[in-house]
Amino acid sequence: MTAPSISSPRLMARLRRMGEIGALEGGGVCRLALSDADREGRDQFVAWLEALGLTVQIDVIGNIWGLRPGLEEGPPVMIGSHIDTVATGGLYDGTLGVMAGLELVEALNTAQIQTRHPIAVAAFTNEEGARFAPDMMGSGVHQGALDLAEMRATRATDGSAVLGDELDRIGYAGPVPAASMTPRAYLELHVEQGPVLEAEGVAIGAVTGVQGISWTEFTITGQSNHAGTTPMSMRRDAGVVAAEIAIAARRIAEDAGPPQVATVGVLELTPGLVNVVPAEARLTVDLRHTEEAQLAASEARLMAAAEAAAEAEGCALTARRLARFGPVTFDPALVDRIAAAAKARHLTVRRMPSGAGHDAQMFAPNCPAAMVFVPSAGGLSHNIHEHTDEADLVAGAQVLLDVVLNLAGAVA
Ligand code: HGY
Ligand code: MN
Ligand code: MN
Repeated sequence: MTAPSISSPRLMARLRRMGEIGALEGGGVCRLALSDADREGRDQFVAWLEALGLTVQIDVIGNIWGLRPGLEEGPPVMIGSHIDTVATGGLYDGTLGVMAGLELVEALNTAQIQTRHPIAVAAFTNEEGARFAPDMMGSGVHQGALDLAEMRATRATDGSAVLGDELDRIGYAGPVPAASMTPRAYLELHVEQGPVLEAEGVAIGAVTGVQGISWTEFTITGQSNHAGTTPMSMRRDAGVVAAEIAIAARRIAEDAGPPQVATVGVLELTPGLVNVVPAEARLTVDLRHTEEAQLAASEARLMAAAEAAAEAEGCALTARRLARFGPVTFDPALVDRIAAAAKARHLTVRRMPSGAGHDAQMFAPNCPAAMVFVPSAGGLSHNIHEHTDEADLVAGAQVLLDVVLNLAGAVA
């Protein structure tokens, strides 16, 4: 039996091809969930799965996976991630994990290696949650953590579309029921999207878990009025309330200290004119922490600050929860296997939590799940300049292959 090895040219060629789909002027990609670009990426993924001889399955929320049979029947060892991106996406967030899964299968096919257990390579719908919240939506439905009907009824955060309509429009509402398959194990290769591995000069992250995530949308309603004639005492300025909520979010992160983070990603004023006191403001706040109690405390402090600011300005406030996931711990034995596989390849490795959400966290309650990280240049992600060196991409894919072979049982 010849040892299978990751082909860098094949892996890079697929990553380059995906970089052409939804390509942005000046680099990066935009493949927002269920957009035409997402459909094009899905079509390409299905074509690759079929070319590798895998049986393609598509479930009711559009998750796609290809099955490579094992000598035995039963649940597969699943490798997955996502090919949808944020609007200013890089070439590797999510896409690396799916392309590495394809490359892993091609390496096994080339070496004519069969495995005891089946292997599945998956791309999950709407991991980003940027167009339709929450994030990790497809994997959440796949693993029974999110309700299909509720997700299909989700309206885009800009109000422009309904998820179910878009899923039907791109033709990816499949036949496989939700929550109908739990893998034997789940593994995901992903760029770190943070600065740690690069700063420490470490090649591989053996990811121990994912921090808790809380997304809230605030809508503040005041009164539009003339910027010049309206005395300050008579204003009900929705914009000022939004600004105070944004500052409160930053103060919460500063007072709590690391790993607490807080982000205002969306901030819209209506009518948004230079000489009109804003009648309405809409903003989103993303809070994250590794500890549930601290995350809950930060959420409570944010809500209190928002209510106080709105009341002081005579504005109405509504809050809508867009996403809420508690912290997740990955399977310690699987994390150990990742660390051991990296060391066996003489790669430096460190254990670390994930600051970003990932599809793997939806599998963790139901089967052994864990992740492999590779360094992000400058810690950049959700940015068109996202980059990871080829040698790091290949090293991560090789570690993934070694762990999957170990789990699936290589047979000559
Ligand atoms: O928001 C996240 O952490 C992920 O990129 N969906
Ligand atoms: Mn991702
Ligand atoms: Mn992302």
